[in-house]
Amino acid sequence: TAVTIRRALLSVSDKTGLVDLGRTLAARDVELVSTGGTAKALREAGLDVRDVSDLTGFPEMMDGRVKTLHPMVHGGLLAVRDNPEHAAAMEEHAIGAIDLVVVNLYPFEQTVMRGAGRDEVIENIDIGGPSMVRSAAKNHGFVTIVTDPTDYAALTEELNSSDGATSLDFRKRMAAKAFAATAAYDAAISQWFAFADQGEKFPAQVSMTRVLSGSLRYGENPHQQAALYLPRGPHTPGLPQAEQVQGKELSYNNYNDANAAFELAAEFRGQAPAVVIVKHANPCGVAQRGTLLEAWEDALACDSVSAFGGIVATNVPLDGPTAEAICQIFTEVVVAPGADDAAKAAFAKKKNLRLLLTDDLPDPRRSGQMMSIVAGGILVQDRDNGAIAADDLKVVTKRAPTEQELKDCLFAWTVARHVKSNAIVYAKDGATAGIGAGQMNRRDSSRIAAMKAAEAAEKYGWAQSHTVGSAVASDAFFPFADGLLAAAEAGATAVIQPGGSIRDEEVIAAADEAGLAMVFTGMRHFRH
Ligand code: 93A
Repeated sequence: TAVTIRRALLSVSDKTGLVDLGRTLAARDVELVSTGGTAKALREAGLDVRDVSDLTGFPEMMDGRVKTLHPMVHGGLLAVRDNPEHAAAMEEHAIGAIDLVVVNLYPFEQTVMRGAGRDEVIENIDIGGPSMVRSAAKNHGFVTIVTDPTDYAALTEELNSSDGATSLDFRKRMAAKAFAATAAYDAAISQWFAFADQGEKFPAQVSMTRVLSGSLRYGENPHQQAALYLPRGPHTPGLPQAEQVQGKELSYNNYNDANAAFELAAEFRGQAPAVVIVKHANPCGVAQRGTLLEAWEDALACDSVSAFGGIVATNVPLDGPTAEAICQIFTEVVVAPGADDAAKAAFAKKKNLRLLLTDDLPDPRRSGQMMSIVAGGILVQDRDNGAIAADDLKVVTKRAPTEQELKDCLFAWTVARHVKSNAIVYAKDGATAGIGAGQMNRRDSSRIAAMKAAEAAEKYGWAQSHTVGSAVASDAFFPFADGLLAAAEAGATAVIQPGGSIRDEEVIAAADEAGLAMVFTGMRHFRH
């Protein structure tokens, strides 16, 4: 099953590693046949190359659309060498066998991605390339196909180890890769036609083909298998791209929780130091302060019970004192844009703690899509990247919020969009005072948040709960006055919520009666 390579056809758009490979082949007396640009690159390196036009007896024509689409090429690729009829046909038409095909295709996806016009996109649909790839891969019993420059080294090794031949096993592996490449290529083209070209943004298929590191240890629970996939195409800075400085491998839940913390920390990108603590994908304390250490202390104080075993994210690089303080409690993961030497040294004492450095934080307002699975289907939606500015707020109560209340409202609102619905967040002076998450009614979230705040006050010996004089944010409108009244009872003086309930009037009247200042955002941030 070993096939000695005597003639190779090289036709590549990505010319990475081409010359080295050409030299390797030439050194083994392999005849090189190439298309225009590829032949030129090989010749410039001093290699002997035969033009494919010489082989076909036709010039490359029609802007290169027809170069290799010819029986002299495809006959040489597809002939079953030990089939007498095929051999006779080769003989009759003077078709020479081609033993090796090295092809990579016109950069279709890259052309789309850089926003090229329609004509240029169409011109970058490779026809001859995939045809050769498929011919060679089909006939892998005799022909070797290589479609990825990162496989040139393996090819060289294969030739070196078997005196210029390839094994069936190698050819099979490469053929499988080749069909995967043409399948992905055609999928990209079909998606572009069906959607991008129609001005639609949702793709025909959700193609997540790159597995980062095989599988994760397990899923949400030990009896569930799990894996991490990366989307094809350019990457946004995120956890899979982060440098893991230390600690155990990230688990499925770690990824999920760390991502929640990281996305909320990104809201404070370029601002004063902020710390986010997350448990079970919900923030349980967020604070923004003059120093990171103060931010940590006040984020922790919000719900120090829940913070145990939590995930911590920061918006600025970690320093030694903050790292030392974080190490005082059991922490699963710490995510930060960076860490100084003192911080790294502090964490090094906690062997299991996973420290992830992301270098950068993503733009929280970037566009993109989210997926979730339902029985029998996949739901796809835009990321919730909607945002409101202070100017968009509509004061609906008799009393307008003070400047400080407005600041607290916006801080609470920023956190609330990262809390599972029904979300109620009390905030005061740049720190959360109480967070109520994931309840089936808003009043319960409101009460739970206030209860947590009261517990914190008791634990830390504060004169009063931090909800007193706070602003409260609700991720969706209050359908009844009860949730709002629960917040007033806890001492909140300002409210931020989307508005839009049929009972808005009743809710506004209750707010006025309680002396609250309330603003409507006109935008909802459900999160499930
Ligand atoms: O325009 S094509 O679809 N028609 C062809 O006959 C053909 N043959 C090879 N594109 C064709 N190719 C592609 O040309 C290859 O897949 C490769 O990507 C590229 C190499 O061209 P050059 O050697 O001129 O740089």
